[in-house]
Amino acid sequence: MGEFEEQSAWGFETAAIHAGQEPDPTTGAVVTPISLSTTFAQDGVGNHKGYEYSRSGNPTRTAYETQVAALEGAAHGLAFSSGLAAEDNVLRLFAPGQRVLLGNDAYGGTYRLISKVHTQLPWSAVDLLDTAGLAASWPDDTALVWLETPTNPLLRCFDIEAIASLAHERGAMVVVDNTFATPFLQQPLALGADIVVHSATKYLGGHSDVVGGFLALDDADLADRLRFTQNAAGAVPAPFDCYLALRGVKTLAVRMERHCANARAVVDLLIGHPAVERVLYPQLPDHPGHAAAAKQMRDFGGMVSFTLRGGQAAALRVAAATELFTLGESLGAVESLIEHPGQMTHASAAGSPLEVPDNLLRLSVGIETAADLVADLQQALEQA
Ligand code: P1T
Repeated sequence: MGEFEEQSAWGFETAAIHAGQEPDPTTGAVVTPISLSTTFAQDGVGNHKGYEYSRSGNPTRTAYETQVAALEGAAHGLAFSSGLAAEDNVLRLFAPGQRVLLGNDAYGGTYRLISKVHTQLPWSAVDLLDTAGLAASWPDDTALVWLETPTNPLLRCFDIEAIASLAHERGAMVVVDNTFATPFLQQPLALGADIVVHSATKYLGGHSDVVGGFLALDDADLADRLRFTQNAAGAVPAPFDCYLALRGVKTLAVRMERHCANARAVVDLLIGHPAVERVLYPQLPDHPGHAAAAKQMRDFGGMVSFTLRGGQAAALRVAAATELFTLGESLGAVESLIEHPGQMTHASAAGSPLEVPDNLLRLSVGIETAADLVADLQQALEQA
């Protein structure tokens, strides 16, 4: 067991509000202070209170790292300046020639980081829905399986337990990007994943006002190696960013409940709408990976994607016609967003095995009044 043994006895909501967040011992302040100091006084060389220099460690960051690690049921948590910075730190663990198997639907920036930045690592796009096919075609040089579940933007869901057991049998590590589910809906480490990755910019922060990344894991040696790179490469979040993320996470559970409920209201409208070709939402019985989602998730999330019968032109018209759903990249915050993945978040995957359909729209369903969101989509779909 890791250092959060005590917190693991708490329920999720309690841990979100109390893990790492004891009242300040000197002042009694209930809210975690934003520690702006870049350096920390030492009584003698090497004799300090646990902090030396703010890149290596910062009290506000410690509180936030402790909080999110507790929610993921992890022994170790590491915060970064962006989701991609967190991912970059993981990829630096591997030696040239070690292969990455990437699920064939993922955030365009993750694909770009693996294929265009870490060019020393060979990679293949694989269909993680077909674990038998994966076992049969497994490349011998595989060192890492990287998956999102639900994926961005097609919301496919993969059986983390089955994939982790196959990967471990073949000597590979498993990284799960838990950005879309959040630890409230799904805890990948308990299902066998080695490392959980987050874009904290999304549901963890929850208010579209901070860019951040996070890694959660149990293995102490691996955590030491990642902490080394976190400090040595230096992609750490500012104390104010840590404060914003920590503040956001306190309300994660109640926000996620409303995101899921509102997503269901939106799905009910889209299903059967004459302009809509297909609705992608993990709760739907015919959705790719529905069974895995039903098994490993508490609920099905706040992201909904759909394709339009009228092709790309119809998709672009609908994206331009919503009023409450703001047209913009990103996701996971209180306000609803709509975007066209093909030309926006996944433009870097064009021409690759991760290319997305051009008649696809992605919704990040916020926590506004459900009826208002449904009415907005209804009027926008008249333009399809
Ligand atoms: O943007 P950043 O905090 O660096 O996180 C990258 C990232 C990682 N993983 C997933 C699943 C993501 O969705 C993202 C970022 N995604 C968007 C900006 C988007 O609109 O899809």
